[in-house]
Amino acid sequence: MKTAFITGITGQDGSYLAELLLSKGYEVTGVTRRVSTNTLLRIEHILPKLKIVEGDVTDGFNVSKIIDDEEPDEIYNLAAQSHVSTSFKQPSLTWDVTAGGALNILEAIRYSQVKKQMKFYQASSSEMFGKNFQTSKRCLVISVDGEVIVNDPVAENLYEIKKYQDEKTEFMPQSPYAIAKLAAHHLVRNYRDSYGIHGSCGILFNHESERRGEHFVTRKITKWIGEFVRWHQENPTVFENCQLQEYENLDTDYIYTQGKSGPKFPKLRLGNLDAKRDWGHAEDYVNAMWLMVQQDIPDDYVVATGETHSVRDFLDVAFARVGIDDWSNLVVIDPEFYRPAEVDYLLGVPDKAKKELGWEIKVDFTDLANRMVDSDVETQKLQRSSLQTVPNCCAKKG
Ligand code: NDP
Ligand code: GDR
Repeated sequence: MKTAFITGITGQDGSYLAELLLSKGYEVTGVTRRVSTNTLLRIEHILPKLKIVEGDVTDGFNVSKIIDDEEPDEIYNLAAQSHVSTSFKQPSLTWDVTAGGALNILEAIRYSQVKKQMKFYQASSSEMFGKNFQTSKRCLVISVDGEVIVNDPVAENLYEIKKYQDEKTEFMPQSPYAIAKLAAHHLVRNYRDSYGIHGSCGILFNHESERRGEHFVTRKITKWIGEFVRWHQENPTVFENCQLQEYENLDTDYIYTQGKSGPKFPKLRLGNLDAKRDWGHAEDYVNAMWLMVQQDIPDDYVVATGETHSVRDFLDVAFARVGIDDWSNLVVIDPEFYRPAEVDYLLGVPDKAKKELGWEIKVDFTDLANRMVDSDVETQKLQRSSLQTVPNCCAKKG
């Protein structure tokens, strides 16, 4: 039986990866931090099948001991301070966990691999590309037999210009998080070259799910929609159906039902709606992680859908799922959610992963948004009976 060790098992990806490896017959060990709250919610349903050890990737001795004791066949390093916005507020912590943590694991592998060869996966990120992209130009006017019949470089409107990132795109990170990820990325390459470590980096573009952390933009939106739908259902005499014009906008922060003295609901507060991301579903992406580790020769791969959408597009699809076509009066732009430096555009070309790993996506952008909205609406419905809730969608973090 193969054995795997996962750091970050309590996170979104860790939970899906653990499920995948268990389904393939692996013995799975995960590291969890000792904290005062319950971080096991995402893996509660599989806990009896897992081995959980207490640890923290910033503690090199602890990491070495775990790896030395467990001697796993495969190690997946998913642990990180993964929130880009938080990395501007806590750069040093982000560096210690995200870069230092990876180094601690690589060092532990370096010394343990004299006893046993272990394969290593590092969770690299499309954020490492930051501001950078490449362009390709494709002629839109082609004859029936595939021949390009217009070849006038001045006639720009006859060409499709595509901006994209792939394994050859230069990195230009825009946040302390991305810089820490890039350091870890280069460390894996360096340990591969220097010590023959079987280490692969997945340069994964954004991937979300019903289990996505509540402060990432997609989940923040779908959770708000779930809470809003519930509030709407609790005021059935006021609203017969979800028509936007029936809401009163008496100030910029709340949606009212019957003037300022009546029920009110906090609007959804967001930052930059024009940022574009290549969004896929986490379940598809953990499969790519596993496929990389199974290769004879370690390498780095871009994992993405090949499509890009703005935050605004996500809002359109997510609100449409609950019958709202115009969300403009429900959302407030709050400068607090702008970042000191932004990544404006990400679109990954996963040709290498498709060709060499045989990897494909199963969930597209619309399915992803619909699944997330449905899940949050359902969760709120289940909680409705026991609710005395103040919606927490306006928490000043995100
Ligand atoms: P999450 O934020 O959901 O999970 C992060 C995990 O790291 C949690 O389990 C967390 O534990 C753990 N962790 C944080 N600090 C430490 C520490 N000091 N020691 C041990 N564990 C720690 O992230 P995702 O699941 O979304 O992402 C997984 C990885 O992939 C991350 O490294 C992320 O940066 C990277 N990535 C994610 C992408 C995405 O779109 N989701 C895209 C590209 C890369 P706890 O529960 O205790 O907080
Ligand atoms: P990102 O994801 O930074 O791409 O990192 P996030 O969902 O946080 O932001 C995506 C884009 O949405 C804009 N945005 C907001 N973001 C948040 N969180 N909250 C808001 O209110 C808001 N309003 C607009 C952001 O400015 C940004 O442009 C994710 C993480 O999972 C990383 O760990 C991972 O490496 C990358 O994806 C790939």
